[in-house]
Amino acid sequence: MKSSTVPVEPRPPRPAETLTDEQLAAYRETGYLQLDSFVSIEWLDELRAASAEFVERSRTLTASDRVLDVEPDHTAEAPRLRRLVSPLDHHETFFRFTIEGPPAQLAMQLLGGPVRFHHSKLNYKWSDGGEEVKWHQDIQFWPHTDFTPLTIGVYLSDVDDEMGPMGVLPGSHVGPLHDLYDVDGNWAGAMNEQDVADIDFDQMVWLEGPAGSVTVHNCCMVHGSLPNRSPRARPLLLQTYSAIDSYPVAGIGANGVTGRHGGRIVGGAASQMLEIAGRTMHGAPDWSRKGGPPTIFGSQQKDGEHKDGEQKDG
Ligand SMILES: O=C(O)CCC(=O)C(=O)O
Repeated sequence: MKSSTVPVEPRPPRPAETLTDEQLAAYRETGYLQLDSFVSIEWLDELRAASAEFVERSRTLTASDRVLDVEPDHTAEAPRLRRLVSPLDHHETFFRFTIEGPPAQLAMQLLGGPVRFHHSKLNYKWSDGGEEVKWHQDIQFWPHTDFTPLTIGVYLSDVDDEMGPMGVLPGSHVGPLHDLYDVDGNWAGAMNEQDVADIDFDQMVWLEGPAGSVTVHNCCMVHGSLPNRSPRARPLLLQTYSAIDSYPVAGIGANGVTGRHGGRIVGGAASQMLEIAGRTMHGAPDWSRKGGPPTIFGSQQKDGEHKDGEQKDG
């Protein structure tokens, strides 16, 4: 057998490194973390290969669809992607990375146990003018019953200051929650001019780093990024998790449209305990996926559990 035909054993990805107590404390205090070269080259190879498949797929598009958001001047010959929506719904590599890989492990460390996945996206910020992300906080887009949600980003390429790295304002996660509607009352998804004028940009931290570097920001962090002025794309894979006992509030923003795996528990099982306005309760099981008793009668009579007079209590 020629050596070129010998199957190559895949290299197992390295487990994510453990955060130190100092790093955990820094996240709590400042609302963000930056971890240089945190993701292994093995994972990066897989993620880049998966991403390249979507760049190829985008060549058949003349406008954005539900999976790929492309810039207006996108063409088959010169693709210009803005975003891959919910990558883990469309590729096994992204699923494994987000649900089992380094970001999931990191989220569990930061949140102190099993976590609830919310959503993910791959922001491409294409070369030579890839668009800015205006200053905003995330929590208004998808309010939860607490402020534990955090987003973990992974740069798939080296990112320098020309490329529109993400900027975060340390400490702003415990500051005011800004109104992201415009003066006419329309949803803008961005802070208004007055609030932006009040930002002390000298305090802004620009999260640059080599490929595989990780960013973490709390859901209340003021953040954004400038246009990409370089000839290189800036792919940033972002995934959001909350504490297991934090729940998205239905009926507001992106909650309910976060993809097939939104609400999935990572690393444990949900107790259905939750706290709202300082009061704790043990909520009913989640019937949204598997279905459940259709009525209170079904629950109380234990339909499907006790048949032929087996029921002994209640
Ligand atoms: O891609 C970026 O630079 C920031 C992304 C972000 O804040 C968002 O998509 O909500």
